[in-house]
Amino acid sequence: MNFYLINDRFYLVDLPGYGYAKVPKKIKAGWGKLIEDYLIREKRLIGLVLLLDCRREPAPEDLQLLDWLAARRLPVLVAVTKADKINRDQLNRKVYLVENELNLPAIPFSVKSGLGKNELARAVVDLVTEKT
Ligand SMILES: Nc1nc2c(ncn2[C@@H]2O[C@H](COP(=O)(O)OP(=O)(O)OP(=O)(O)O)[C@@H](O)[C@H]2O)c(=O)[nH]1
Ligand SMILES: [Mg+2]
Repeated sequence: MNFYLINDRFYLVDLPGYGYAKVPKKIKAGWGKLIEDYLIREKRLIGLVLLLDCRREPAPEDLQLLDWLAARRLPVLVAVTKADKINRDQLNRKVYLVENELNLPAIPFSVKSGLGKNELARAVVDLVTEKT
């Protein structure tokens, strides 16, 4: 886990991926436990940004996490990442499908092209402003 202090105001915490990472099952289970413990114990949690690769379907783990967050009334932002890897039509379709499946708005995002960067940053800051 990496903690980034933003503007002396809030921490952006980078958690390891739990779905697809190319690591042995045992290590993956360990990460799952790490994430779970952190999410349960961190009382100052403001919300979560769920990153979904645009070429993948939401996994059962994603849906499980979203249920868990909803039960705890924790807000979640969804970003459909690596958007530069597929064409605009495919991306629009993917965002539509993800939004329907998760019943949440999703932000198309790419580090490479910068797509969605401002929108996601804005959404994070809005969340922090709302909750602090
Ligand atoms: N083309 C493209 N590549 C990306 C983008 N974002 C990340 N990558 C690449 O994808 C690889 C994995 O990126 P990471 O940011 O480490 O992914 P991660 O989701 O943090 O991975 P875990 O922490 O292992 O779950 C790297 O090689 C990145 O350069 C993107 O928007 N476009
Ligand atoms: Mg990572």
